[in-house]
Amino acid sequence: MPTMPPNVLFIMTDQHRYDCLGCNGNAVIRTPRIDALAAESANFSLFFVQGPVCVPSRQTFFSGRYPHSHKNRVNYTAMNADVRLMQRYYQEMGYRTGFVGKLHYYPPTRGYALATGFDEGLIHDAGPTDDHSDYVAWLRGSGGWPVGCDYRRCRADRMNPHTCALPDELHETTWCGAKTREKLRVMAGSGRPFFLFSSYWKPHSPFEVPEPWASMYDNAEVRLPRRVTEQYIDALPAGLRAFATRGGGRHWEAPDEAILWQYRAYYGAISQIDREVGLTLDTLDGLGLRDETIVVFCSDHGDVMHEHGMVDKNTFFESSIHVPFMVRYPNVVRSGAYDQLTESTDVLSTLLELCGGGVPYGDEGRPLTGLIAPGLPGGSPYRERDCVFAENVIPEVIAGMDEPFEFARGEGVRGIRHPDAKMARTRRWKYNYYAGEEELYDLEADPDEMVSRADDPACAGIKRGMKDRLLDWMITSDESSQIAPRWYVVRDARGEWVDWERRHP
Ligand SMILES: [Ca+2]
Repeated sequence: MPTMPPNVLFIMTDQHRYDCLGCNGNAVIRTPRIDALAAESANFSLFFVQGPVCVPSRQTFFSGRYPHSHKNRVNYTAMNADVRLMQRYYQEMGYRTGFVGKLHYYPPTRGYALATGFDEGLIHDAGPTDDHSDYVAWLRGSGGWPVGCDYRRCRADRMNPHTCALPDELHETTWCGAKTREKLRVMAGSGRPFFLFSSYWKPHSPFEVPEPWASMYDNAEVRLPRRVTEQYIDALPAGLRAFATRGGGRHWEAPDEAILWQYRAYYGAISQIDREVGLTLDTLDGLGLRDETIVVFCSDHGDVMHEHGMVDKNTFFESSIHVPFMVRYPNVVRSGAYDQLTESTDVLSTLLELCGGGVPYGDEGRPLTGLIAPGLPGGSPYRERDCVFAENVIPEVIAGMDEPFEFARGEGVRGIRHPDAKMARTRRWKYNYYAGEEELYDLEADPDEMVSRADDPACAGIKRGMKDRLLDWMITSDESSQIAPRWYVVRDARGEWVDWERRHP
């Protein structure tokens, strides 16, 4: 065992579904470097995020708390300043903490990011936050791209209609990889353990991808998702129906050719990330830090990619909530395939324990330490889950990105109470609760989740059991933060009466 705590290199992609890696069974996509990483890692095949959209999911990864507990439930609203994030724990453990790429905090500034516990970082959240993007500033200063020109612009003269007009060397994925490696070299030389969050904006839509990645899958055989009808869309719960038809879209009628090219561009974007991850792992090796560094690879949520006649995420379908998750820590974490049901709430406590820290008070996950590193001193015994949970708030989607997202108490957004959507998923069953509406899917008989059994009398007992699981979860998941700080008040070092949870050293 190393004497200094291990470093952490936490790599996250955005909107990257589980089945789009070679190591996770996709025979078309080429991801040799991530596949090799997976072979050296504990690679989880049933890992689920707790919110199928950026901010709720990312804050769950980083706080160990469910979205209804950390309360960062909507994109583009102010961060809940009460929530402590992973970087803060590492900073307090004496780590040098840094980030490169997408955080999706609001306000989306580097200054705010530093206030959450990062010592340094380069931000690239994109979209409406371009003015704060270190990548965009770098691109403007590179001389290789006209100022004010859309860096997501495509070239129409190529076979792949999603071919990015930017060359590979100026692309945001390349930038994120290169800046990660720069940070890695600087942080490795500081004589302290480091925590570095390397966060790729891709393969998130829009699907523009630079050459040579745009041409990589030109002739690849890609399986088309199953077609659905308007009747199928009409029978969905109101929130899902609003999502499927937002902005007047009829995505279930998209031509095969358009769907196939989106898949090819999505695959190309992932292969481009694979190169950057490989180069970054090479840098780690070159610095002699392979054995002293925990490497995590995961994504914040998936992409339905035209399944169920929909695009993007925001749903409880597997393609939205099932993501890659792997952890490499040579000689400590046992590599191999793990098929336990696991959640992103489990990540914070697992990483802290692997680094010699404890499980934070108020953490709602279950550390995986006892599973992947049995016998590690200070590691919690593993308690296997038989159910995972997720929840969803998507007012901006229901409102068609038409601000403000008016919320009426008891009525939701524009009459849709999607804010209350919850999911419970066991190995076999998935139960989704919307206010007044339900779905129940038999994942064994119907892995594509096409036929809800919620109204099937033969499934009434199953449905009741799944509903009970949701109720138990809602009652117990945040019991520690509801109860203990209220009855356990202490004097801190400054003599002030404070909640135990908020005490100062
Ligand atoms: Ca995201």
